[in-house]
This record gives sequence, C-alpha cells and structure tokens, in this order.
Amino acid sequence: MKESFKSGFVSIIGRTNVGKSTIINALVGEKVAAVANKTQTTRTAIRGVVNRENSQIIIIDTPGIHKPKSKLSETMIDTAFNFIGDVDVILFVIDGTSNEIGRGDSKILEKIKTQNKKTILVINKIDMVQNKQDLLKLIDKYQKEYNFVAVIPVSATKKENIEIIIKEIEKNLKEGPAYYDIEEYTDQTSRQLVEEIIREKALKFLDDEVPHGLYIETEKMKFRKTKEKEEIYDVEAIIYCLRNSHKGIIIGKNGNMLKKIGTYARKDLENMLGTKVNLKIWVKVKEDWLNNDSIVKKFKLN
Ligand SMILES: Nc1nc2c(ncn2[C@@H]2O[C@H](COP(=O)(O)OP(=O)(O)OP(=O)(O)O)[C@@H](O)[C@H]2O)c(=O)[nH]1
Ligand SMILES: [Mg+2]
Repeated sequence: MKESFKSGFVSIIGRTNVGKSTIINALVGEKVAAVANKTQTTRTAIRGVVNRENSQIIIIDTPGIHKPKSKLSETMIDTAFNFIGDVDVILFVIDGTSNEIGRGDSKILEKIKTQNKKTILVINKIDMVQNKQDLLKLIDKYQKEYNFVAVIPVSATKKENIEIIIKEIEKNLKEGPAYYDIEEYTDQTSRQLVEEIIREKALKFLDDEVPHGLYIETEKMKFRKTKEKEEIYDVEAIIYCLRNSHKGIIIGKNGNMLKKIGTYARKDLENMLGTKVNLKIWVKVKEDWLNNDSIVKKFKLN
C-alpha cells in the first residue's frame, strides 16, 4: 500500500544566536535566512519548505528571544511567540554548551507549557560541547520541565543529525496536502532574499551597534540580456543606518567596506539566481527608525 502524504507547519523557537537560522537553512538545503555571529539577526518570521517523497514540511524560522530594547525588538519577540500557538510541531532550539536553563529559555518553556504542543527539543552546537556528561545533565533538566516528543542533539554547521529532525517531525505530522509548489523553498520574495543576503554580509563585517541599526531596501531588480546575449540581473539596494558616523563606517576608507559587503553579497546572489548580478548599494541615514511604527510594521509579517 502507498504511504500516505503528510504535511504541516513547524516553528523554530529559541534564544537569539542559538543557531535557529542555521538549522532552517540546513533543513531546507538553501539559504533562506541570514546567519551571523551576532544577536538579533533574524527580524521576522521566515518560511522554508522541505519537500520529501511522502511529506511537505513548512518550517518557520523566528526572531530569537532577547531582552527588548526598541519597538523593533518588541515586534520581533511578539512574532516569535505568536508562532508557538499556530503550528503543528515546535522545534525548541537551545545551545548545548549552556549548563543551566537560563531566563530566556525559562520564558520560552513557560509559553510552550501553556500551549501544550508537540515539541522537539533540539540541542544545537554539540560540536562545541567538551563534556558529554554535562550535556546529559542539561537534557535531564529540560526533560523534567516538559514532556518533549523527542530530544535531538545536533550540529547545524556540521549538518549532523539534521535528517533525524526531519524524521521526527514527519512522525508527528498528520495526513495533509502539499501547501506549496514543490519548486518553492521559501515564501520570501526575491527582493526580501536580496535584503537578507546584504544584511547578512553587513552583520558579518561590521561590529558593535552598527549592524543592529541597519535595514535594507531593494530598490530595483531587473533581468536583462547584454548585447553578448549574457543573462544578468541589475540589483540596486539601499542600506539605511542610524547615524552619519555609521554611514562612514559602512562605506569605509576609500569605500572599501561597502565594496567588501557588495562583493560577498553579489556572490551569494549569483548563486541564488543562477546568473550574473550587477549589484549597486547606497548608504543612507534614517535616524531612530528602530522606534518608527511605520517602518517597524514592515517586519510584522506573519
Ligand atoms: N559551533 C557551532 N556554531 C553554530 C552552530 N549552529 C550555528 N552556529 C553559529 O551560531 C551563530 C548564530 O547562528 P544563527 O543561525 O544566526 O542563530 P539564530 O538563532 O538564528 O540567531 P537570531 O536570528 O539572532 O535569533 C552563527 O555564527 C552560526 O555560525 C553549530 O552547530 N555549531
Ligand atoms: Mg536567526
């Protein structure tokens, strides 16, 4: 007998910087969300689709839980907690190198308890764990708090045990249709992917508070054929930052920083689009946008 087709929605919840976006990218097999060794990288809910022969899993990456410092940050946390309620399965991601259940993780646990949803505890960064006994103790502490349907230690950067996550999710899904075309792997538009890629590079190369005060807007994205019949995308984007001094840092000496961000972003875009990309980026100042309702609303995509 043919196996039945299963589908459903799965959200990834966890503190900031535990590796949620690295996990969604590994599960989907494409870069849908920016990854950076900085806090508060993900700003909105991002969907990625995993298509298997007998299942379709829609994974939702969410902003990391942190102490709110602006309207944007409050919006991000609301978005994340919103996705504890409205899904079939939750992936609760924690950092395997921690020894205790910290304040952020306790808050997430509380929310999970109130919803009483099927939850898989994903312990990430096990490549960094020195002492396996400590890991077992940590697992024990979490299992005393909630009856998880599975506990899976993984390393998202090394792609270890990622397939086990998919198998466990499948076990916990019900029969259902494919919601997305199997060619699609995200709900992000090309423009949003451009913005995510540029922001990822800015986060990678810029320090301190500069990258947290950035948002990117794609102004133009146009496909054309050159006279030599070569396919090319013209992409133009603006990096908005909080202050003039930040603008100077982003542009850098002789424009070197902006060139570096642009070069790395262009390479990723060429991979994503499968054509050459002609990328132009401008930098503009928009003071206090982090507390500007009409801009912050942009991130309330859920
Ligand atoms: N050593 C190690 N590092 C990892 C692993 N997974 C992710 N990281 C690193 O952890 C950092 C944060 O990763 P992200 O995926 O951006 O984390 P996030 O949870 O999405 O963060 P927010 O979007 O801010 O909530 C990056 O530098 C990743 O490369 C892992 O398995 N092992
Ligand atoms: Mg993230």
